[in-house]
Amino acid sequence: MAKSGITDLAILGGTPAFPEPLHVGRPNIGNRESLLHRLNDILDRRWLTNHGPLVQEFEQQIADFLGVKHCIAICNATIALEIVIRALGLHGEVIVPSFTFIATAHALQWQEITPVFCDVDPATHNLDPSKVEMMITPRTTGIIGVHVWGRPCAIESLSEIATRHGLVLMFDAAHAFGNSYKGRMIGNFGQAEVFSFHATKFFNTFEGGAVVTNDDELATKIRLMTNFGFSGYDNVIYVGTNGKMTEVSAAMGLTGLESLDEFIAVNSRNYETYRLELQNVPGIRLIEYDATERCNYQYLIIEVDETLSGISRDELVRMLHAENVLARRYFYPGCHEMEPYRSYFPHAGLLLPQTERLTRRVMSLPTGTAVGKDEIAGVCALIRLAVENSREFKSRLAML
Ligand code: T4K
Repeated sequence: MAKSGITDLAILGGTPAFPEPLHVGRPNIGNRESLLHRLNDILDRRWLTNHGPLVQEFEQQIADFLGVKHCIAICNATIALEIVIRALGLHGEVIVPSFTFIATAHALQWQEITPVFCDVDPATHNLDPSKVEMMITPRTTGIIGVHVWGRPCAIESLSEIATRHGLVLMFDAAHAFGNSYKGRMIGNFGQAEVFSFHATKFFNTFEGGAVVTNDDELATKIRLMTNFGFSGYDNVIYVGTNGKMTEVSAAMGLTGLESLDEFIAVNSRNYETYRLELQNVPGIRLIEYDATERCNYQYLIIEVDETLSGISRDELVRMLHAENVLARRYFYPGCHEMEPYRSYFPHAGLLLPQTERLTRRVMSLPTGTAVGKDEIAGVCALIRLAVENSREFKSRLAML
C-alpha cells in the first residue's frame, strides 16, 4: 500500500477517514445576526409574502448587480423555468441538453412540450452548437442553453442559430449566478435567464430562484404569471400560477448578498487547493474555469479517465462514500436515461455519445464555506491513494 498518511480506512476494514459525513452542496450561510434581524422585522411587520418589501429590495439588488432591467424573484428555479417557457410561448419541440439536472427537461414536459435532447461539447460540457442545428425540425420553437457548472454556453453561436431559424433562445443559468461572459454578467443573454438560489447553490434563499430579462413586455408578463395572472385587485388577465418568493427567502438572499464576495473567495481558494493537490494524479482532471471572467467556482468537478487512473468514476465514488466523503455523480444518468424520457425516446442515446461518456466520468466533490483546507487535502489524499493502489481498491470494492 502506498504511503498517504491515511492508513485506517473503512475500505480496509478500519474506520472511515472522516468521522462525520462531508457533503457536496452544504449551504453557505451569511451573517446570522443580520439574518435574524431581518426575520424579526418580517414578524413585526406581519408581511410574509406577496411581493413584500424584502422581495422588492432583493429584486432590485439582483438587477443592479447583474446590470439587467428586470429581476423577478421566484419560489424556485424549476417554477421559474416553467413560467418563462410559458411566457415565451414555447410549444412543440424545444432543444435542451440531456447533460443537465432533470428540472430543465421536466419544465418543458410538464407543459407537454417535447424536450429534444442535444449532445454537448466534451470540452465545455455545454450544448454543442454544431449538433443543435441538426436537431431542428419544423416543430422546433426554441433552444434552452444550460450554463453547466456556471461555465457560459457558446452564447454567440446559439444566438446566431436561433436568429437564423426564428427560434426563442433562453438560458437555464441555475449554476451561473455571479459569472460573466466576455465581461458581461450572465443574466443579460437570450430572451431571459433563470437562476437557482436553492440551498445547495453557493448563494441561496433556502429555496428560490429568479428570472432576469431586459425585455419589458416579457418581464410584465412573467410578473403577472407568477401571481396567478392578477393585474391589480380582482382582475386576472392571464392564466398564471403561484411562483412567489416569500419574505423569509428574500431575507436570506439579502443576507447572502452581503457575503457574496466572501463565498466566492472561499470557493476560489478551495478550487486552487484541489487543483494543486490533484494536478499529478493520473486520470483525474479538474474542470477549468476562465480566470479572465467573473466566476463563482461553486462546483468542484472532476473527470475520471479509467484508462489512466485504473479505477472508474463509480468505484471512486463508492470508495469515497465508504470514507464518509459524499461525492455526487452530477449529472448521472443523463436526462434521456430517466423516465419518462427513457420510455419516450429509447434510442436518444445514439445521438448523445458525448453526454453518455460524460455522465460516466464526471463527479462533484465537496466545496463551499463548510469545507476546510485540511479536509480538501484529506479528500485528495484518498483519491491519490485509490489511483496509486487501483488494483487493490478494485478487489476490495468487489468484496463489499
Ligand atoms: N437547472 C439546473 C441546471 C439545476 O442544477 C437545478 C437544480 C435546477 C435547474 C432547478 O433549480 P431549483 O428548482 O432546485 O431551484 C440538488 C438541488 O436540490 C438542486 O437544486 C440542484 N439543481 C441539483 C444539482 O442538486 P439533489 O437531488 O442532488 O439534492 P440533495 O437533497 O441530494 O442534496 C444535495 C447535497 O446537498 C447532499 O449532499 C446534501 C446537501 N444538502 C442539501 C440540502 C437541501 C445540505 O447539506 N443541506 C441542505 O439543506 O439536487
